[in-house]
Amino acid sequence: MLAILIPVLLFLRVIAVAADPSDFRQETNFDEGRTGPSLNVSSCPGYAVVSERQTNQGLVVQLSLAGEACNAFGHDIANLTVEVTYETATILHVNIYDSAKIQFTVPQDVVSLSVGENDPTLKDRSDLEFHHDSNPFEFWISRRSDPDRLPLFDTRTKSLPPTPIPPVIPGDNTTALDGFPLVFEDQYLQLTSALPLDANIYGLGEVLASSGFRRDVGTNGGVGTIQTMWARDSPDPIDENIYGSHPIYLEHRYDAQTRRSKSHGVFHFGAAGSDVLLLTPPVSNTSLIQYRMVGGTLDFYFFSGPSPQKVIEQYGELVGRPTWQPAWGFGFHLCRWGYADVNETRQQVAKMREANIPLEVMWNDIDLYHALRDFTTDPVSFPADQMEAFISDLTANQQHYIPIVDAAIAKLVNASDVYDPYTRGSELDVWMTNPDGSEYLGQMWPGYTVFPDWFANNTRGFWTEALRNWSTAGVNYSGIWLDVNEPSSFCIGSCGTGANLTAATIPTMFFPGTPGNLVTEYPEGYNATIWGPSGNITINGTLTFGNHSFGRLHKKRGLGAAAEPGVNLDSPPYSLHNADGFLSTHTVSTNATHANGAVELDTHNLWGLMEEKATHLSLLELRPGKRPFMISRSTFPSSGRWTGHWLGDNISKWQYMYLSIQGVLQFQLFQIPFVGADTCGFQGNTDEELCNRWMQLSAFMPFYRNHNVRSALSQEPYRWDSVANASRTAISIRYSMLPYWYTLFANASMRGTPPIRALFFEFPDEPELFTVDRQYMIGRDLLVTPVLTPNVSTVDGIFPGQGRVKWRDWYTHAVVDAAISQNTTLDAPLGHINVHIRDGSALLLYDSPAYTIAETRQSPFALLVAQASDGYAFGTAYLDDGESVQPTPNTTLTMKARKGELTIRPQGDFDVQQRLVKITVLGAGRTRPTDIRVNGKPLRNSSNWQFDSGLERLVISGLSLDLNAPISLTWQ
Ligand code: MIG
Repeated sequence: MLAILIPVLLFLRVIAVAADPSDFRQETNFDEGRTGPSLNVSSCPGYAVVSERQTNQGLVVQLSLAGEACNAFGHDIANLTVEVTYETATILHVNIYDSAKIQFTVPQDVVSLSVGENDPTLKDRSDLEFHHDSNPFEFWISRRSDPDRLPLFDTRTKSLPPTPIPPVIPGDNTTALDGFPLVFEDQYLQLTSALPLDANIYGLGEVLASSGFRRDVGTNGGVGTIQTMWARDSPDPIDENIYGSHPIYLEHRYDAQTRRSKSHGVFHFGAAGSDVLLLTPPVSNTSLIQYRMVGGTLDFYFFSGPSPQKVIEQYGELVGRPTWQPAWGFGFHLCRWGYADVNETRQQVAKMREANIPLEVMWNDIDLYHALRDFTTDPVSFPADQMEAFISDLTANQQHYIPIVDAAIAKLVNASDVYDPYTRGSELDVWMTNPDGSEYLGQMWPGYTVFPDWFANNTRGFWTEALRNWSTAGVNYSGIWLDVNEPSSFCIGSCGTGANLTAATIPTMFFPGTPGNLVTEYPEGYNATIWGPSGNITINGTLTFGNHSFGRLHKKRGLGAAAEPGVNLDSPPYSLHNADGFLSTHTVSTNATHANGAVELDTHNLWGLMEEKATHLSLLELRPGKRPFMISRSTFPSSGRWTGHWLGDNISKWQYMYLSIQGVLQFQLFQIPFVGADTCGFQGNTDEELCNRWMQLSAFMPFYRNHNVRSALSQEPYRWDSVANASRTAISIRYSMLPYWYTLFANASMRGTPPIRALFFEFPDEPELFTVDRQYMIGRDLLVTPVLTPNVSTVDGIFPGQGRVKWRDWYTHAVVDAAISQNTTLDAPLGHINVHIRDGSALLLYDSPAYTIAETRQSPFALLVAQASDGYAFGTAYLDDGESVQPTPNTTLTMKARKGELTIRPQGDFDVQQRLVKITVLGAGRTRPTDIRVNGKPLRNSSNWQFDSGLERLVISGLSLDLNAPISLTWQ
């Protein structure tokens, strides 16, 4: 399998790179091939305890360097403080920082972590315990409830055999880093903890991991994972750093003796560029996690779980839970790069309507812009008055519009140029600067650009004003799409001052679809002889350009310079495994500065988050009382408080459809649960079969958008009959499930509970599930088993529960005859996605899903109950108006069943107007009931109910029950 995959992946990389705008960045000879010092960090002295004192909430320990400074990749800091705080019963905080507090830390107003409970009794009763040795200072964390006090996190690794770490790239200067003492320098920090051999580790991102959702910790002397945290605009390479940085992991520990498991979580709170390694020393009985940072502090939080879900909730409690989504956000979204004008955009809306495929939100990419500048509309192709008319038509049909906002702001090219956002921003002094205080110049699609400095006082006001002006100048959007906010820039570092501005416009010839950059790829297994050049089994779609092959591929990797006096802002001495090499490649230079004096080297990973926060607050101001809707590319811990996310520039390949599942699962852990992939694939051409399967898979993901690169074959769901059919089916199920989705997201916003779940989140004691990432669960109750390979009509999937759970088919209600702890083969013809209902569940549904979410919300309700063998079923449904910011009137229905009985109890102050018209009970027994009562009254009209003894299914229809009052149903 791997042998087949590798060439495919390499090939994908070629396309990815060819489409990558950084290919035409300025050429420099930066550091190519330079090898750094071969320092052995194991010779670093570590730290010893100087003093310690108990505090109300924990402990404060003073450390000093235990020997001669090693100055491995910077300068050892002599005095450290360790602050141990029992924040809550389940969250333990260990903050190791330079006592002089010179190192950069994330400001409170960028990420405000929830403060602890300040409860002195926690020291003696919290779930987690802190222990330490004094010389050298080493610490470990254990569970109070564990009689053996097995460490969950354990930095006593100094004595472990050194592990040669193989260079990832020849010439890499990190190969000699083979020791494990605590290192705390201005530009290099290192902390290592022991893990169980072959530990179950999840999280650390953002990444498309070849290992799958479960990360690779390596074996016998091997490094399994190097996760680099350095926000990077790169079109979805595998196993490299990409858009976001999330230094949080979950470890799931299974005890084979007791057959029980427990999870805990570890969060490093810091924005510095870092490498996190998962490795296993040779001849040893532990694996390791090693953090290496080029700045900041060692600020760690530990979460006690003990279930996977609890770990995620505890992380949400700390960094902030996800923003409330408006109900319409769950509708189907359609986008592409390359809708040339307002008419073509309008046409999509019309074609979707003609094909009767629900379209909730129409999007435009940068085609919308005038001269590729933010906050504009092209006067010829997207004239403001026509845009205004177009959007008001959408609004009249209860549909929505979302435009893109790029991170960089165009600079005026000459004295007669008019571009308000730049002029106004300059007036308000909101741009990032060079070290000498002059305006920092980068380059993006519109040419030379500046970048908003989110640390400057006026930036938020400036941003709100720009968004307001745009919305009143024809673009009356319902939400905002934040792109390229790593932030992306085409120069390597600064484009310099005094550049020839007029020469800087980025020729659109670099866009995909232009000669030299044609879109010619197809999904794996695509057969042009059978399917024709368009890739369509049934109809149209034209290849705009002829065939072409390209030769460009590699990326240069610049390596860091040797340690030198003073802080090196351009190339920290430790060379991060940033896949672009030099840190300023394709982004703003690390030496650019912010209003508060912070340098980009320290704050780079925060850029996207700060833009998200600002945009969210702007939208709240512009539409008071309405939940902001946003999708953004570069994220950081706490981004979920402000925005949703899409998985970036994936490829129209089956491999990337599979990878979208681990991507969505990761972001559940990261507390940014509203996430989805570019459905049918972004780069390259899709084909009918892939698009068919993908439209169905994404219908069961939180954010559901079809998005396509410029000039690739059109892939709107109406383009092929089979895809249109598959989409209508899946969207109708999705919309009928809206109350369930909505409840899951309410629980995410209120409690941090992840809506999408890996199978082991729900069944933590079943080790056969720990690696499963080709299936997933929506909430507690639904299992999705998508087809992820071409040319098949069956799919294999595991049914959790080890035989104790009955799984019923969504469509037929038949109980699956499932193999225990092994795969079962299911029918999966094209156009059919397998969805199964767990027993013991009660799902509130819309009885008649409609074209839009607003219309669907007018539908009466239906209830689907799947009783367990003992008759038990349980579910809740959260209801409110679907758009108001919290607090807003809301009602939660609690559904409960036992043998022969079902009750529904409402609680809350929201007036539920739609009635309950249908109740389906699965597992209702084998004998036909003779006495059915609703709220105590016998159901006289026997045509209103049906019973199927084979399916044990009782269906009662023709009801009209008020959900504002308790309801009971009995049958016998
Ligand atoms: O530099 O706006 O990920 O979704 O279509 C490329 C054009 C810029 C990258 C986004 C993609 C979008 C594209 N953008």
